Amino acid sequence: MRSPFHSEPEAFRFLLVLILALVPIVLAAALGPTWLALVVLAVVLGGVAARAAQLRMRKLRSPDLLVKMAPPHLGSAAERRVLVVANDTLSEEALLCEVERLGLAPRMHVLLLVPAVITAAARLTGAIDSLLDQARARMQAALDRVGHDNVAGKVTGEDPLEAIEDTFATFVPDEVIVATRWEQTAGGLEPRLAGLVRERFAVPVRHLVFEPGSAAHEPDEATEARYQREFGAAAARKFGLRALAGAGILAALVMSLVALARTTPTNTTTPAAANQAAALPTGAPSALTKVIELKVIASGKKGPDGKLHDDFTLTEFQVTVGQPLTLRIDNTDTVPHSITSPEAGVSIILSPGTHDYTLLVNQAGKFEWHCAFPCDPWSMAHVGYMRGFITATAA
Ligand SMILES: [Cu+2]
Repeated sequence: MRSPFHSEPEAFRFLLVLILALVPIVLAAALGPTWLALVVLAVVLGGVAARAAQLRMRKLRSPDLLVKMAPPHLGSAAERRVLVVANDTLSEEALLCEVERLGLAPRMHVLLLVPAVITAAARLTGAIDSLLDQARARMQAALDRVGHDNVAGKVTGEDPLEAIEDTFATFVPDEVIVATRWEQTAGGLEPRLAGLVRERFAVPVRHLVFEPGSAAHEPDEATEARYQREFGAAAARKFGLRALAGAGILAALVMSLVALARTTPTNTTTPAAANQAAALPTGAPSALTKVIELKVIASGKKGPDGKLHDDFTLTEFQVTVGQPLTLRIDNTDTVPHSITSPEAGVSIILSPGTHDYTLLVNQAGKFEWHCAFPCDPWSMAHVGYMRGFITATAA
């Protein structure tokens, strides 16, 4: 496993970004509702993913390297080490002749590196072994055909460029030959591989192009540049499409999570039947912001008779004519009570539990109200218990 970071400062930067990204998520989770935390999480993840995708696209278009590797020469000055990278082109006689010719030179070491190009589909279907076997068979046939002791072979399932990089650490070549076809075939090497190796290593790199039955060709600089561009752009396009699909799936997932979090019921609900909001004139939001809180308690208050009676903790209401007043009433009883005043045009039924109700009076005056639900007969007859007054003053 390769470290995803090129350097220590890079790893440190990543850690810093991670912490900075976590702060708003934690804050939103601690202070806001669940859906807000999810939205912040989605925004942060989206930002990070977009940046990662951008960097990846740039790298695919033109893989740049921080340092060009210049391996030291190994062995005596007369010794030469050549790395030949090939796979499907190993069946070409012209390539085998080239390897044979190299092998004849004195003090020459040739390593035949055969990357089995493993596609995502092969990984999924577990066809990796058969691809490696094919590469091994090709390599063995080539070694048998060349028949020199100083020509060795190696098969790899790694990404070709990474395999070459690893080989540089062990074989330390003085020269690299990359053998491809003019166009990439299924399981074949990308023609742009030679250009990538040239960019990465400070050793002579020869790109030999083989087509069935013909001699080796070396593409000119313009052709190499075209390979780089075309394959880079194609890879970036493919990755872009995949990233877009991934982002779509992620967005759908987050949106459904947010919807789920928002529809989770809270314990304060407004029963539609009891709420008179539908009958309210619109355009008085400022008056609505004032909330009066009170409770309805069964056997909550001692009467002059020494017994406990049902009561409203507040029985006097002051309102402005035509302006709705919000009452947040906690009916702690198990049965409904009401604020009923036919003269004031008020009929509010209070279900058990805490709910918001709207008190609206459209004429000035002092109106008596009472609880219309048969509960405590004494309370229903006495102001300050289940009876009281609504005073409406003109605006
Ligand atoms: Cu009552």
